Amino acid sequence: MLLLILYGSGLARALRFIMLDLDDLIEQARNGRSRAIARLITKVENSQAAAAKIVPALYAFTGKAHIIGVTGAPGSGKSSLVNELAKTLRRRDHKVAIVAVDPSSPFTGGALLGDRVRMRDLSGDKGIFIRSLASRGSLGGLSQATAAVIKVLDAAKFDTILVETVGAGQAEVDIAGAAHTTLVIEAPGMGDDVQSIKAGILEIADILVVNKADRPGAARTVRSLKTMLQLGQAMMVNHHGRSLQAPAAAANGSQNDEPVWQVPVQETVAIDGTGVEALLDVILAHKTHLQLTDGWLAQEKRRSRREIEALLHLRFMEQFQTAVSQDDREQLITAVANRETDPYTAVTEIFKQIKT
Ligand SMILES: Nc1nc2c(ncn2[C@@H]2O[C@H](COP(=O)(O)OP(=O)(O)OP(=O)(O)O)[C@@H](O)[C@H]2O)c(=O)[nH]1
Ligand SMILES: [Mg+2]
Repeated sequence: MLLLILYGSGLARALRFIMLDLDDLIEQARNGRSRAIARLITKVENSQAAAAKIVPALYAFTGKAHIIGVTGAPGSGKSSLVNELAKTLRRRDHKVAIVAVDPSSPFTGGALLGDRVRMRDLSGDKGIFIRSLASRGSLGGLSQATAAVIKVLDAAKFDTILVETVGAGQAEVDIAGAAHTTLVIEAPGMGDDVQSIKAGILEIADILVVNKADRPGAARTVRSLKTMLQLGQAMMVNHHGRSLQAPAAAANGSQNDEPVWQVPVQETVAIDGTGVEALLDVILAHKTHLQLTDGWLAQEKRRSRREIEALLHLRFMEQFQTAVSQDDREQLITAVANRETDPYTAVTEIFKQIKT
């Protein structure tokens, strides 16, 4: 009797859900069940061991989503723009997932809570899924977790995955590296001559966005960015002894006559949506460009290489820590520091211990 009551209750449904095995969970996620998607994400985010089981089980279903990285200076309007892009994509019938990554935040909350509040107008729509990820100490771990979360969303049939990261450090560059199309967001008045955009971050941009175009100085920021792009291009021309411009490459009879993507500078006002349709058109044009050239595969290969190397590193460190005790590791480090041995010999010793 009690069982019957339990069976019909929400508690029983919850219990049945908890008892689902991995394949069922993936099946449900692929059918768009938000709870299953959320649960898979929590698993891959929290445990490397869980990711090692889940990713192989769903990897065959991935590779279809268009992953868009959104990065740039704090407060430049990334979240507002992601919000607007998501709404515009929904109007065009794309299923959209948003992943907000904050490498500086040790736990979910703070700034990300603000993002959630702002993204409130998107909730309640089944075609939108929003998730925040925050650093738990290791930055490498965060890029790994982000990569695994993206795979879950890709397998769950989201057409477009928007990944927002704050700042301009290595973590952002790594996370942006997982994207097919990377947007770098700048805003007027954030420092003279757009110094807030670091050289490294400019290099990863497929599209530059000057948001807050309603603010004074927007035209100047656009001009500075265009100048920086031209300078960058001129340096490439000098460096390689030939132009990277598509027509010039074709005129030269260069072997590589595939069209080269010219990084555009787009203006937007994220608070009222001005320029967002046009930005989305450019984003989709970049996707088409990647598909028509071998850019899409090249990006997938870059990502795969990086992921294999990161996993090798993680796996090796695990083995190292299992094979060599904490005391022995400390002794080895002290011996190298005291010049009793050198780092090369130390590593040779470590390899011997791991092999046996
Ligand atoms: N005037 C104006 N304000 C904007 C625009 N876009 C965003 N803002 C405002 O700028 C502030 C920061 O916007 P966010 O979208 O949180 O910027 P963010 O880059 O995500 O910020 P962090 O995630 O904290 O780095 C908010 O108060 C927005 O309302 C815009 O186009 N024009
Ligand atoms: Mg934000």
